[in-house]
Parts: sequence; structure tokens; C-alpha cells
Amino acid sequence: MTPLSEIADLLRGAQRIGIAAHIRPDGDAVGSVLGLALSLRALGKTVYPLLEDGVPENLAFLPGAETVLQPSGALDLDLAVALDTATHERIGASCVEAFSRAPVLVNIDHHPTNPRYGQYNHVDGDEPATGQIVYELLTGNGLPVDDAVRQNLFAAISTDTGSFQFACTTARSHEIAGEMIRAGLDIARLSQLLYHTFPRRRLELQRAMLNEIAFRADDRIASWQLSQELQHRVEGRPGDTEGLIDTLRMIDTVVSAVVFEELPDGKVRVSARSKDARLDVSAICARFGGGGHRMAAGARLPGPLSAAAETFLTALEHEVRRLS
Ligand SMILES: [Mn+2]
Repeated sequence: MTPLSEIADLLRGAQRIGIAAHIRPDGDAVGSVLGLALSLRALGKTVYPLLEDGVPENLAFLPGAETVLQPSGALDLDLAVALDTATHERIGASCVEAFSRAPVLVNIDHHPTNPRYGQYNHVDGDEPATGQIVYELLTGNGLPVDDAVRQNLFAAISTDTGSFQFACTTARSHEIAGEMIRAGLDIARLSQLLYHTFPRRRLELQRAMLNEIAFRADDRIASWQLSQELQHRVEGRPGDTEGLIDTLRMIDTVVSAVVFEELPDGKVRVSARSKDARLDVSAICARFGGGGHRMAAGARLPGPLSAAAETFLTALEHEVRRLS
């Protein structure tokens, strides 16, 4: 594993730097890209923050969000950095193309299944968020950190740890939050924007979900199928479904929650959660070409929606029934 000090040297030695994260970016992806980009910009670098799908509306308040580019064509770069992305292709086809002429690719991630696709790789599955690795990279090596950087990295760490509640949360996560508060970060405002501010259409989705939850394996599995039809009806946008699965997770009998989302191309995006350390949902997702973390993972299955759900739930139910 490439030490962060060596990655800091690579960043200092480069002038034109591209930074990308995974498609359908979440808080960790957006916050990590923007946190690193703003720091390097303060260092005088020419920085290209890239997200194939842009910044979802629910995260558009983050400082620097307006600078994110959806690339077209290869960029002239000294260094490319992939953040929070478990496989190289998951930065998206246009970002792969943007990076295609970069002489060096640095891969910083916390997905244990990451195959180390960069020339330099810092992949640490014990870190709860890529944003936490980026924070250590910046603060441990004298790279600029200001309030805008802190906002982004707090958003990254906070969202990937489920507001410091998931098992992946480390003492260091809390220490970092403490350091940020001491530096003047307004975490109440950020938390309000991250967790308690939704457009009406998001609540419409939640209402539909509550009406349609499907249970199986003696209520130990709760799932929901989100159709394109419903997405169109509520005029859903990327990011609206973020966190909906947590409502399924909170049911007392549930050990695994799953949301199936029909995509515009007819494929079905599966998001799975485990509440039992013995149940590894990333292993089940891996059978369908996906991956992720033990307690939170995803995959894409061919449609139609109900067939994909049945296929996945059959495999999941088999594993859930083996628990007891
Ligand atoms: Mn992450």
C-alpha cells in the first residue's frame, strides 16, 4: 500500500490533476473529490474535479460543487486520482476516457474488494470513508485545509458512517469531527442539510415505499422495488433514493434490507444492507458482478425489475435462513 506521504509528494510534483469518483456519486464520493480538489487548488494546482453523473441535487450545497465537470474527451493531465471507486470502470466511461492519457493513476479507496488498479494504490478497508483517508492525506502532509475542505470531508465521513452510527465508524472518525468542530466547522448546519432537508418528491417516494414493502424469510428480509414508472410520476432525480433503505433497515426483525431500482436502460440496481455481521451482503452481490462492503453492497442485474428482485432475494433468503 502506497503511504499517504508518497501520494502527497506525487500531488505536489504534478501541476494538472484530474480527480474522479464513482458513478451515481454519494456523499463520500462527492465530498472526497471536492475536499481534495479545493485543497490542491489552494496549492496552486490546475484541478479537474470529475463526476460522470455530476453532483446530485441533495449535495449541490457543498462548496465547490459548481466546479465539477462531466468530462468529454481525454484531458491533458500529469496525474489522475480515482477516489472511493472499487473498480476502474466505475468512474464511468467518460472519466475513463478523460484519464486515458494521464501518465500516472493514483487509486485511493476503502472498498476491500478494490483490485488495486492504479500505479499507486492506497486501499484501506478498515477506513470507514474515503473522505477520512483524504483528511489524513491532507492534514498529515501539510496540504491546505480550510473550512470549504472541512465541509466536504465532514459530509464524506458523516454520510459513509451513517452519522457516526455504523459499525465501520472508528474512534478516529469522531476525533476528526472533533478537530473540525474545534476549527470552527458548523456541523449543525451541515447535518441539517445532509439529513433533514428533502424535496417533496423524496417524501412521495418514501410514502410509496412504506405502502409497498415486501417481507420474506419470516420478516428478516425487507425489500422494495422502485420502478421507472414511479420515478417518472414523482419526477425523481439522482440522489432522491439515497438513504431510503435505512427505513427498511430499522425494522426490528430485519437482518437484511434491499432496494431494487429500475434504471432507464432497463437494468436493475440492487442496494443491499446487512444488520448481522455473519451475513456478508457483498459476497452475495459479488455473485451478480457487484461488490462493496460486508454490511452495505450493491450490484446490477438484468431486468425486468420483478425477475431481478426474485433472483436476488432467492439467493439472499438462502443465506439468511442459514443464520439460524
Ligand atoms: Mn465510500
